Amino acid sequence: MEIYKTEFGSFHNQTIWQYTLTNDNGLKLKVMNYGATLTSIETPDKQEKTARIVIGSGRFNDYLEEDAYFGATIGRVAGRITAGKFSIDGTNYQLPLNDGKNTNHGGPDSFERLLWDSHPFRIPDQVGVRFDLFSPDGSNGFPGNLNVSVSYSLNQKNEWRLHYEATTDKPTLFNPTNHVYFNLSGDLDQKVDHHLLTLNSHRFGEINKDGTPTGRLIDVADTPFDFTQSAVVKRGFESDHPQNKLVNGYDHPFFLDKHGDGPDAVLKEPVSGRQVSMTTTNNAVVVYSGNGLSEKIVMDGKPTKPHLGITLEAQMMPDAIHHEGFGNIILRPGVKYEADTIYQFGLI
Ligand code: G6D
Repeated sequence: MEIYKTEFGSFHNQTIWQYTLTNDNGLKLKVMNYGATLTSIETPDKQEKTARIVIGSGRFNDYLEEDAYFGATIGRVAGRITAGKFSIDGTNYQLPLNDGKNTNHGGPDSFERLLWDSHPFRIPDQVGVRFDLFSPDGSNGFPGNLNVSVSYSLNQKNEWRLHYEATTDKPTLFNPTNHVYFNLSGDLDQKVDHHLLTLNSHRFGEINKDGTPTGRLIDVADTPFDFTQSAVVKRGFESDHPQNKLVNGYDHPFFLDKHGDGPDAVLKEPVSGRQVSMTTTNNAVVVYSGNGLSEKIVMDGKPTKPHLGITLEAQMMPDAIHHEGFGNIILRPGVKYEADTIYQFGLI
């Protein structure tokens, strides 16, 4: 297990640090203090050829120019908040609208655009970095002085573990995630069409044209959203299901069944033989198939394109503050928020 730190760039005259974490099985994970953002994961394929399996860049400035949240820590609230409005204990709040008539991913210049304090650590069989951020009361319209930390770690079981903690001095909303885009082929000329996805979920959240949840949970049976058995993601790109056609693929939350002790999600790529299993303490995973990527977004000198990557954004259901049964995302003083998401890499 190794961890080392290198200069990755400069932002507002401050150094951007990138940490490289490696284990003894050929896995390499890179993460930077700008946005507590994952910049790379490399794993071996079935021929033991190692390649990057996420959309990322070795050029810091690419992250200043893109707005696709590649590998970023998202917060205070992942996903859309309808009309940017919510109320807590009878007090109404209005957030800045950065996505049409709604607020998305915590609002403009949120966690993903901020410099986090970084603290590398090494414990038996694990190396990692804890990123800390102070989000002041009123930041992007959210109440409460919020102290957040997100710890990235890599271990010898080929697990990338994310641990989130937060405390607040006023009731606020908190629902973070990581916006990693996987492409397990290791070839960023290839789309994810033939990736196979399994989700431990019998219901997905219907969305409106603007991407906000309608509040209705739809049974996946007999739809292109049924991933209860492994299925190719391409079917959502060719489907005439209105929810697929709305977004040209997937951009949907899946309510996790949370029964049995298997992973909540498994993504496989048959040619390379790579797979990643995801387990989370959250009640949902948002699957976004990179529908909005285009050649205008260039990462590491390569233009992106629709369906070049697929996210598994573990989080509480989006817009939960407005929908009964979606889960509680109110964080109150005296309570420590904790959540964990584990991505374990291996071969099929
Ligand atoms: C689009 O609707 C999608 C979001 O789900 C995604 O997170 C973002 O692009 C990167 O807004």
